[in-house]
Amino acid sequence: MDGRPAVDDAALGRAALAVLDANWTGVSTVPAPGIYPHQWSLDSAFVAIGLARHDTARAGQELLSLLSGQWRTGMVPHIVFHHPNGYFPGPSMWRSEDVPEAPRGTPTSGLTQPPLHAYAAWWVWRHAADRDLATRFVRRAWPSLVAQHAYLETRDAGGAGLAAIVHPWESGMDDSPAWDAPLADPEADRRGDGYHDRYFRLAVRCREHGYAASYYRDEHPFAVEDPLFNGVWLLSCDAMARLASEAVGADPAPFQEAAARIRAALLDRLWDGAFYARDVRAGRLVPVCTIGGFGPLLDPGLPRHVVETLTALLESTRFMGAAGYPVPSCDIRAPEFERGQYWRGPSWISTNWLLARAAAVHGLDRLSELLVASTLRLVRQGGFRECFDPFDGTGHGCRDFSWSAALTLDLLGR
Ligand code: 9WN
Repeated sequence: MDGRPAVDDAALGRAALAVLDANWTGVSTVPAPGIYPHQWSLDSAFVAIGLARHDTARAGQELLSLLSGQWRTGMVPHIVFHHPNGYFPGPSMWRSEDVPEAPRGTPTSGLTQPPLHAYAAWWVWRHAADRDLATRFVRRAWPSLVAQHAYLETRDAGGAGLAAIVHPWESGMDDSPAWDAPLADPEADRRGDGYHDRYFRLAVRCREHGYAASYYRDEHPFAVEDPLFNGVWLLSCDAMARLASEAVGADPAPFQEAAARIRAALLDRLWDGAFYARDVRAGRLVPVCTIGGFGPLLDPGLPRHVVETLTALLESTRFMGAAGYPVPSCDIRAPEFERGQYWRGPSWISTNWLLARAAAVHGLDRLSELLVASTLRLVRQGGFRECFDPFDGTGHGCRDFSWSAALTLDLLGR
């Protein structure tokens, strides 16, 4: 697979760009036609990363368009609805227009997603052919990114320096088994609620309490410190520090200090031989290893022995070692593993890309190359699907999925 001729790469790159062009609305990129017809936060960050080497202006616009939905609290919503229809739960469920801090005229969801945006902005700046254009974009985005990072501090439900997610949708890994225990609810069991009933009720609770940080901190039943969400936050703090000194002319120190605080808290709160999600309400770690547990590997300052333990786990038969098409989203040996169920087994291009970056950051070039090669093999064989069977590479979920195309483009251009 490494030795494929360049002509194959060129065709794959053209196909990826064609998907992104087809999913571009003129304002932003939808994650996939039909099924996800609005702008999703995490997806837009990946799209900007993929466009960084190809189209500085559009990469910047993708992020600015998302930031147009930012709330006055600094929260960057996980969905921005540029039109009213086509997805449930839509604007009539979130009712953002009833919240004084939400923007007028642009309905949004009331939740957030992993804060990859500062890192995406830095990636655009770093790879831009037109440095002046990229610098102008970064300066425009800067106040919103600063506000987003300040908002995340208000999400510290555990009081130890990590941001807690208040809904599985905030993780970007919706159905991960890491949320099973924190979602457990005898009342819902009695009613026979499935996952999605629980998700819906939990979102309604957020709405009924005005999406207020004080409610999340003190009362909301679902508060989880997720290693991927916080690993991404740390990565973006590093990116903010770089943008501050390289592009904006601001003081990088507050962001360097924030990164150090998150690193210490990740090790103190979530590390127990591997990284686990912490159920803040139950006061314990959720004992299942998922792809999210590799999030802290994105941190260039992670202690060496932790990097070694994590990469040994990643390369073991619990993750990459036994999967022909890695990296599975859940430990293959865990009882919760299901090869075809969203985030409970399949391999995803997004998490593969993050892991390839993480390996490169730690100088693990062989591992990084392996991840890149197996990711390109997935899309060459299965197309730009949403996710893939980790054993035979069969594509699952939607076709022409934007982040699969965008990150392929980035991998081809590296
Ligand atoms: C809910 C759009 C999003 C991704 C998430 C993925 C999935 C939505 C859903 O699709 O979530 O936000 O309907 O399941 O889990 O990572 O951002 O692609």
